[in-house]
Amino acid sequence: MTTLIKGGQVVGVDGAKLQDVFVDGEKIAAVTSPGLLTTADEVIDATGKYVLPGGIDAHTHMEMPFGGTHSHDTFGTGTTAAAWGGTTTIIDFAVQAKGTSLLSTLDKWHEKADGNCAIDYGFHMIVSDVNDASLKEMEACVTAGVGSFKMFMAYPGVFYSTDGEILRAMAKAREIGATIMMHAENGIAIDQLAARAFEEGHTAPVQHGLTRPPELEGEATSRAITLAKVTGAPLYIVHLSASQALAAVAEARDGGQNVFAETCPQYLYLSIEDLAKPDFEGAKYVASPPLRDKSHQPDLWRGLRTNDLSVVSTDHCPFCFKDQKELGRGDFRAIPNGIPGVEHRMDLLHQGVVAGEISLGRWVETCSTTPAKMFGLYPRKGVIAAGSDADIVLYDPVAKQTLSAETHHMNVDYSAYEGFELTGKVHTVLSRGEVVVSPSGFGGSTTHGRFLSRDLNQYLS
Ligand code: DUC
Ligand code: ZN
Ligand code: ZN
Ligand code: ZN
Repeated sequence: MTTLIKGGQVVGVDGAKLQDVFVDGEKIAAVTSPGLLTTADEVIDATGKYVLPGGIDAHTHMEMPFGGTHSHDTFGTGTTAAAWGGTTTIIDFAVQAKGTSLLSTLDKWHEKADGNCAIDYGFHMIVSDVNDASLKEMEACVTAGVGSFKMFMAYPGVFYSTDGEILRAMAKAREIGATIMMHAENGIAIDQLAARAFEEGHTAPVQHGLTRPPELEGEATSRAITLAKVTGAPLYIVHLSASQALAAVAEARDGGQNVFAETCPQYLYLSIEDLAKPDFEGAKYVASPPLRDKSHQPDLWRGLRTNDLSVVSTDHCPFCFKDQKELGRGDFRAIPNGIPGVEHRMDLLHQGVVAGEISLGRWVETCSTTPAKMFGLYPRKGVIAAGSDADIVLYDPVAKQTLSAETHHMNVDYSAYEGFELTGKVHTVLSRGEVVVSPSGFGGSTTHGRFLSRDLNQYLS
């Protein structure tokens, strides 16, 4: 089966160019000057559209256990919603529970995902139990295509690791070429602040933000960077939300350290004002790190321009307002942490292009090309080039849409972006040569997606 995508503007890290794309089976066979090729089994007219490499969301949580419940998207519903939004690869987090092994955890995540995804997927591993066995198993994870390990400086008693444990895991990562991903918030201090607020009778969702001040993200980020420097391990700061943390990352990068960071659309567009909405409505916006004061947002956009923030991922972690966020009514500490977003990352970052915050090239780079390189998928993913997987998005840059829970495809009963009016919309999506989304709807299947065994970080110097 061959497909010719003609008349569109192919977008890469250097911007847009009028080019045609010829797909043979699952791969891109050629990228040519316009009009050079004329026939194929199927011809798709991309006139007026951008032709993008499929989005790569390097941070999602499908069916993730959290505080006695689990995130509401299955791998099936979540990857289908991702496809609707122009994302053709996710990297989800397998979560080691204390007292269990990394490899059994990986098996568990394969059981959930294999045969149940609409698009291709990989895994990171969350290490929450640092011991000799876990450290040894990190090597086997790398061999199994999982070369990135998330750790937590937050959530004492649950996922939290001490500085000593982090140091041990980083030393191992350095030895095997793996990247440590860090949730950088000072959880010990945060738990004190949260306990005091609760004891004083402050129970509303906004307390989640007030008791996790940005200084404690800045402090933890600096500490993680220092531990990485001491061990020589590559470090990737996940879901960076605060100016203080960004300053620490920028300084480390200026000093030549292998430190990278991602931010998420919620930190670019939402704020603590959303968390402060009355009648428990703020619970919809509880995630960690919390939504910040709007004054952080210009810094984050600048970070995206300067590449101190090199990736945009969603941290998609959907909990329903009605039966899940509800668990924390009367105690903000029990609100499940997470915001749904896997469907709208490409659209929301396109608004940054429309507003002149980032270039077209940076849009594609932060949402596809860099995550591919950062997590060992390039050039199989992340670029429109001969030999790459035919993961291709036709994007209509002038179509209008309004985001709403009524029309989204994520399996969650609210939208954090309800009523947002956007310019630009996904038109057609191909995953490995198959049209999975088109103007006539979803044409894919949740058995199509394949596990991606990943190489190591391709940026390490
Ligand atoms: N961190 C994440 O990355 N996702 C959900 C919750 C959290 O704290
Ligand atoms: Zn986290
Ligand atoms: Zn996350
Ligand atoms: Zn439910």
